[in-house]
Amino acid sequence: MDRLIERLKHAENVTFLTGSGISRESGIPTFRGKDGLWKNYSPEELASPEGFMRDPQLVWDWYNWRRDIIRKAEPNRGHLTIKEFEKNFNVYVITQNVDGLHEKTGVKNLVELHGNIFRNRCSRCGKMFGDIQTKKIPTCECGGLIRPDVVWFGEPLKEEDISMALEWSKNADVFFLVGTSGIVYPAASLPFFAKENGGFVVEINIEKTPLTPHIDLHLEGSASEILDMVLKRLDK
Ligand code: BJW
Ligand code: ZN
Repeated sequence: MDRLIERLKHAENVTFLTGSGISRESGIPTFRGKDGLWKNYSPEELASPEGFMRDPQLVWDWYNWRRDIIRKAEPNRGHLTIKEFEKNFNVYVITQNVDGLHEKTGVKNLVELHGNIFRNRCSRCGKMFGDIQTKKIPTCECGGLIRPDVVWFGEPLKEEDISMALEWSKNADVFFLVGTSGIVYPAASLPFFAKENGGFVVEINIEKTPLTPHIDLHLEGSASEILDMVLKRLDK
């Protein structure tokens, strides 16, 4: 912890890569572990083009279930503390979450790597739509099925998002990995770019992850608790 505070005292650019663990305390389930299953389907089966082709209505039902939870959710102390870091640093937030909770805090520099659950698009012609609240999966005027505008397994991330995320990772004096299992790529490769470019990489998680052996510091605990503690130590 002392090493981190020392690094932060001399830091200008601080980058956060967040995952579903940061939104857990807003009441949103994570993907893996005991939270991860929905009606006995794994996220890999639902968040994929193959899953959607197999049973589009099932996938739409899953997203409806999640949208209902997310609509009621508010940013928690973890999201808000990241926003507070802007008082002392240039803050860059790269999130894998599609819940829009970082955006709600008004953070200046934000990339939503895996899209946003409240945007939709036609799976055939690509036409964009806003939030749609129907039980039955909607269709576009071209006849194509409408799907959430999120990134599924096997799909490429948006070029401009990944290049921005790369730039922010390379520029980071301190890089925080918060509440992510670190198993989904290319997001999980970003801390390596930070480290190669001299950044100090800190992981905040309630448990160890496959990335833990490769980083500078692992702080075990909930995102909100640890981020708050770090900010308080800095203010002293
Ligand atoms: C707390 C906490 C608290 C809990 N406080 N912490 C290289 C190697 C191997 C495979 C690949 C590779 N490169 C690409 C792949 C394939 C694949 C991949 O990574 N597979 C792996 C599973 C092996 N990647 C892709 O397919 C990506 N696309 C791609 O690479 O395209 C290439 C391409 C190029 C050109 C043409 C075509 C293709 C796309 C990946 C998309 C991932 N999508 C999802 C769904 C998004 C939409 C939606 O939300 O529905 O993204 S899957 C899901 O996983 C979601 C998440 O963003 C992502 C990461 O999950 P996350 O956030 O880490 O959650 P959990 O549950 O895993 O972890 C929660 C963590 O929080 C845990 O560690 C807890 O301990 C912790 N925690 N409470 C702190 N209070
Ligand atoms: Zn269409």
